[in-house]
Amino acid sequence: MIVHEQEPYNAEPPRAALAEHLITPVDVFYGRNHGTMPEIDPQAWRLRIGGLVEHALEFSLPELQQQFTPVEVTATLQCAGNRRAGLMAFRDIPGQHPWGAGATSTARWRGARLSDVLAACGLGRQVTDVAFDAPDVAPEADPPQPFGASISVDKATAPEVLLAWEMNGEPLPTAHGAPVRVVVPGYIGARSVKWVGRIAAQDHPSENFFQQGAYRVLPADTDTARTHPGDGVALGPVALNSEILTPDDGDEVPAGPTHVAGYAFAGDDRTVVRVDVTTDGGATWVQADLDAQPTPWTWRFWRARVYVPPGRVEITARAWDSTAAVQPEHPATVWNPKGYINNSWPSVTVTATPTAAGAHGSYPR
Ligand SMILES: Nc1nc2c(c(=O)[nH]1)N[C@H]1C(S)=C(S)[C@@H](COP(=O)(O)O)O[C@H]1N2
Ligand SMILES: [Mo]
Repeated sequence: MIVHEQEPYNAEPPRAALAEHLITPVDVFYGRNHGTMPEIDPQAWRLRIGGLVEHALEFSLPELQQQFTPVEVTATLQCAGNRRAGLMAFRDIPGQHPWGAGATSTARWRGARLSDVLAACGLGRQVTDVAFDAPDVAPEADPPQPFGASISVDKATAPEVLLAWEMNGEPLPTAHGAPVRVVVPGYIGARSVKWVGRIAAQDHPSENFFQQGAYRVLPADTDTARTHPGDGVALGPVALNSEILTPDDGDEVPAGPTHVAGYAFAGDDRTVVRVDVTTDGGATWVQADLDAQPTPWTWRFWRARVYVPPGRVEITARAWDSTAAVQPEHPATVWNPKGYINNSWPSVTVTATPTAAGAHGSYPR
């Protein structure tokens, strides 16, 4: 793992490890933490649900597991800071980790549908948002406070949103939120609250720092010394994005035909419909083959065979989604003070070494 910070633990897998599996093994699944991981006694843990509900309810883990039909959803989590390094290369972002291509991973999550649990409590008619609170205290929050988030009631009652206690067929590990985490497929990772202890039905979004003061996109010219809670655009559904996983940046490859592969992902109700790759700065593009998507909530792996001339070559990709949106070309378009949602065209630079075939003057396409 590439460790950005040991405490709190923040780490991402290298490109090669991510490329190996459509469903990411737990030991290479990225980890994103804002505070020290809490140690929760599963026996003592309770999930409390309250706010604008007919009956406030409380569940132990066995109660949650017995009273609701468990479902499995394969879903990609993607941190809003994924690919921030690309923004920082354009203009620095002090105080934030330079995440590469790997602040995203995919798992099979199993648990109760949040909608079933909310229905058991009886949602009030005024409810617009559902808020989640965890016990881990984040020193970076202003003021320091436990992690929290909220999502709209429409998303909270959608069938894909889970209170998960299993990941890839095993009990959820502590690092990923044991005993129970929220999984909000198609939304930025920050809404999938780990170690969830309390859920509140509300007529307003969460007041938590990570809903009101972070995970919001501010315009590039914002005076960050003068921002207020609620400024900027709150992040929810994941924007269309992609990365190149093979070859890795800096790899040496034989000149000639080269296999390029990566992931592409579009959140919520959008799907990736096309990926293109260029090795000549965008003059010509090769359309990639798209792998099947196990569920609408996962990334798509793609692969292409491109021609790489000898020398240093930049390989660039771009993805398209089902609304015909294409990724923006340059980080300058999307740069923002906190460095969220870098969905500009990904590229890697490789050195292509001449081969015997090429020594005779031409490289096979
Ligand atoms: N309680 C709690 N939940 C949290 C976080 C956190 O710091 N504390 N980080 C969030 C962020 S920003 C992301 S991207 C995902 C990361 O989940 P993972 O560590 O299982 O990959 O968890 C989210 N849930
Ligand atoms: Mo995140």
